[in-house]
Amino acid sequence: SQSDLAVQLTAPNGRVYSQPIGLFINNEWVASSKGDKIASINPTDESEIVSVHAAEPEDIDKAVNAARAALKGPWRDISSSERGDLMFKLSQLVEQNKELLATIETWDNGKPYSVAVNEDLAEVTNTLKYYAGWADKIHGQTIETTAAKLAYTIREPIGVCAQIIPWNYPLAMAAWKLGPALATGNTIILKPAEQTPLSILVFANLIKEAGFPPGVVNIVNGHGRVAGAALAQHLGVDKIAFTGSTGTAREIMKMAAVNLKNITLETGGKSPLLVFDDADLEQAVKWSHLGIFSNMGQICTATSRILVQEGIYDKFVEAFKKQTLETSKIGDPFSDETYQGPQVTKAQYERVLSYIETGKSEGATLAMGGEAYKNVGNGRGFFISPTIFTNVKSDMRVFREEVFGPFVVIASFKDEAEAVQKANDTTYGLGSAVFTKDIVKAHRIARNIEAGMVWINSSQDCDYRIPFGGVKQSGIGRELGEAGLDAYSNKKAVHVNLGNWL
Ligand code: TXE
Repeated sequence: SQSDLAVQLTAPNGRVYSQPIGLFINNEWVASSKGDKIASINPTDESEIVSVHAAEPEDIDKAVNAARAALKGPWRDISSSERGDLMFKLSQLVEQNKELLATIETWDNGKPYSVAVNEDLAEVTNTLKYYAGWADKIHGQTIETTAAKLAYTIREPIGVCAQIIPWNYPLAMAAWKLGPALATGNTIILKPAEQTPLSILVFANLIKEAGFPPGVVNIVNGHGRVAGAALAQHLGVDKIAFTGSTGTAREIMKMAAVNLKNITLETGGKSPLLVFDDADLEQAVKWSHLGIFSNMGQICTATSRILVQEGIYDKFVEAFKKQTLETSKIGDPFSDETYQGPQVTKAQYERVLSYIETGKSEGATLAMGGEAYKNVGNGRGFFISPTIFTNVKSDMRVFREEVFGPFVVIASFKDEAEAVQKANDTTYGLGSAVFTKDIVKAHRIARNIEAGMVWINSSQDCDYRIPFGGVKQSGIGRELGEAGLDAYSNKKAVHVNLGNWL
């Protein structure tokens, strides 16, 4: 019954609320066909929060059928401004519920509450509002050819879109994907990461409350290899959008080949941050710190490889260590003092610890951290001391592989040519940053660096109006901004014969 599909919970900050635990299909909560569940773990103390239903392939079939019916039904003929109104209403409901949603995000994911409420939730409302504004401004074109012909284009939704998202920014990643897909008239099956589904399930209730017709947005929790793979292989799915690891992206691309699905992929990175000897050193240090240690280092664009010009290398390393000691306060994510909470899961925690061993055995210098941090609460939880390796060489694994934690490597370069060569010596191409006061050099490097995004004298700038995405093995396609609309619409060409009679 419906009452089995929600549980009354009390969050660590005392908030009492009703947590849905079912699958959200056709605006209804349903149980998974086999009744299998996945436990959501609080990464701060390793306690179980609640167990959530996990979709099986037959549940995915139901969700796809619902999305297909909505696409052909009420959603097809709704006016574009009405679509925008629903999205705007949804953004307002998120704004009204932001403390609750941020509470759940912090509980399930471990990110500091102040960040969740002020940054993640602002990102969700801004993204939905921005794309609500686009909904009635998506136009085709008329294109001149000859006097005997008229041609025009119609922008059409791609159709039924599956969206598979990760656990580092659960609600924000959902908004990045839902915004452009809804604005362009698609229907959706969104699969949260099985590690962090809780906030998105509460958000699902707001979708219904905003007035979206049944089947337009379906939200199904489940294991990647089961529910995710079923979506990627499904013949009833027209598009797959994914954010996660490069390895899983490769698997998804193969599965999506079954019906040549349209794909958008945002994957991993090992983004470089270059500091030249003419940079404002204090600024370079502060941004470098934020660029790797915010969100516990769990950011796809984290500037995890710092490259510093030889003349200022030692000075930079000293200042960077000092900044880290002073800023990276580890603690309970519900405390206002906390800068760094736990890693999201035991698997991620162990992954980071194992890269610490790799760095040591490869001969890099451990300049700070390098161990689990056990001084929070009950001594359990997935906390790791901010870790800095120096004297890192380009052929070391810790220079080349994404760690996805509070783990940074610092290497040196002689001149601009070597800086660019080292920056580009990677299979990835997501973010990149350069610190210099020489504006000509900064823009020259911006052109020469192989990355989807370049920050000049900052790191991690991100805005819903600006395209986001990678080159090389960091992904395919762009999200956010006007570019995000292209990822969710096709252009149909209509040719009209005005008198060229056969
Ligand atoms: O990612 P996965 P994981 C990187 C980061 C991290 C590593 C492993 O380096 O340490 O990936 O994390 C779903 N078919 N990033 O294992 O597997 C899964 O259920 C279909 C970078 O958690 O990529 C989840 O919803 N779907 C990153 C999503 O894919 C599948 C963010 C991401 O999981 C699937 C996260 C399958 N076979 C991790 N297997 C970023 N770019 O920000 C899994 N999934």
